[in-house]
Amino acid sequence: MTSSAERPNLIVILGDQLSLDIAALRSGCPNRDVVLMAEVKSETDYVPHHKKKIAFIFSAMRHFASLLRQQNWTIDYVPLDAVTNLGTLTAEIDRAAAKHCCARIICTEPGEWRLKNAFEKLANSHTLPVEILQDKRFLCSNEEFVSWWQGRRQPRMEHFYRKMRRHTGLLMDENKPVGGRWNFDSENRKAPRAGMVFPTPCYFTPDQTTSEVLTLVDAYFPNNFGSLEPFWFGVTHADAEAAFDRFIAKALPYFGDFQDAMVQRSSFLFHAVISLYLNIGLLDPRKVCTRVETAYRAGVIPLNSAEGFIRQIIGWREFVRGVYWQEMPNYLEQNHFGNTAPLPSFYWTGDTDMACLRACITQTQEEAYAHHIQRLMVTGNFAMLAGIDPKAVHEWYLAVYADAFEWVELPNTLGMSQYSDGGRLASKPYAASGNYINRMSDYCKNCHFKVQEKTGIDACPFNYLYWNFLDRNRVLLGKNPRLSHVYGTWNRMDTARKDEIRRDAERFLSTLR
Ligand code: FAD
Ligand code: DLZ
Repeated sequence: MTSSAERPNLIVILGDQLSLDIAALRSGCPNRDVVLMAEVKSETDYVPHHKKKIAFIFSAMRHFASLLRQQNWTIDYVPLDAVTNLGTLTAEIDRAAAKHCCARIICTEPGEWRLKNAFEKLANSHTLPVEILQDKRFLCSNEEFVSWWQGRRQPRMEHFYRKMRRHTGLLMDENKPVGGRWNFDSENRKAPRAGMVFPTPCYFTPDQTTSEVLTLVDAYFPNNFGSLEPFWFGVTHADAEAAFDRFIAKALPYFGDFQDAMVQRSSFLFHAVISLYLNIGLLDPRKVCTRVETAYRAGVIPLNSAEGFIRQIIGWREFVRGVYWQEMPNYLEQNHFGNTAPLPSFYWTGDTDMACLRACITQTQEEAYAHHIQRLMVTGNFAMLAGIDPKAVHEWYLAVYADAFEWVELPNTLGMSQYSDGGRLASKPYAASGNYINRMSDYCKNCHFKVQEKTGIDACPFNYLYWNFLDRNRVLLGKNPRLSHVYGTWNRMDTARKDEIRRDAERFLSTLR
């Protein structure tokens, strides 16, 4: 009988774990162990993912498998259309472990509670030892986050961010923040100028592997949301690095100033379009921050751009991950406002007269991308004002964006955009009327509705839905000091005006039902 020291280990690599230094790979040995990668229905079907998202993940998985083969790893790769495909990761792990006579199974913790739970069950029931290793690709471990979070009455991102600046030393001069301030957010709210030219992200032409994946996705997911082509995402580490280089050269200098702007003629403005690469392991969060700091110190980009970018990565990205693992699985059930309305069908078609929603949803269909303010202040804001069930909203975001994995999507959606956690993540709901959208975008210019009108059949629905939302949720929000000013304005409105708002909101919401 072969001793377990001679038998291979089974190293499991998931579709969002495509990093050469992922813990499971680092613990293995190329000439001894077998790497399992599997395209399975259980992962493609837990929400109806955008076609581009599935193609992106499959193509990146196949390219990563080739890279590992070049590095002498033995790969057991299961394509979706293999007749023997068992359909779930755990079934494929069982099969591969038996086939290769493995000594133990080694995974890196998955980024979703659902799958982590399934892996833990596997570990408890399997005849072989199963190791689930920490995902070290993040700058703050779950343990560090929990010890920071616990004991704080109101843990806020800004405090966490300062801790992370000190911890990483990024943009620090000794113990002080570079430029004398931690946060330059107030300089990130400029409206775009007419005629402004926006760079495009790096567009990549599909190679043979990607073309095969596109044919597969087209055949297997014909009714999923979104356009499969043109498909231009990068699918290798080299592609992702090239995309990031382009961002630093072309967009980052202006990133800070126009971070919150929205325009119809550009889906990307000066955004990085790298979340999809970071989230599956094609880019490393530490390295991108170091490169941005270097560009700032070399005088290539202004401080508000460098600080704004680094805050998103070491602040928001790490913070929402910490909240996710701290609060799951209960977080998924949070519904502070008790919202129950179904998601309007136009979220899947873009077929609405509201120009802002139409633009953001159509762009999402085409690109599997929308930037933060489009997600937060247009589609998210509308869903919250309209009283949509937050779980339905969450499932939509998880499905339609190429960068959507539950650890990052859920806190952003449920916490930040829907305030369904009652303020664990945000200090007040991100609710806004049409005025905000008009100030930050050019959507309102060609809209069927009139943003200046507050009530009536032609008025922008965001206007009366905003006040109706505050009115409807007064018991839950009325004592929030950050809302005292707006409730003061509502209180001063005469009764006839308030009734008009309530009537318009009811009329409009009934058309959604
Ligand atoms: P940029 O605007 O150029 O920012 C640079 C990077 O900072 C991003 O690539 C991203 O890694 C990070 N970042 C910025 N904001 C956040 C944030 N709030 N949380 C975490 N990281 C952030 N981001 C995801 O990666 N996956 C999601 O599924 C996701 N769902 C979201 C859902 C809602 C309702 C909202 C409001 C935001 C969501 N975000 C999500 C955050 C943010 O919208 C995206 O990270 C960003 O739009 C990605 O585009 P970009 O790479 O051009 O980012
Ligand atoms: C999102 C996704 C999809 C669509 N397909 C696969 C797959 O076939 N195989 C796989 O290993 N991973 C896939 N993924 C990513 C997983 O869903 C992801 O690893 C978990 O959601 C944890 O973040």
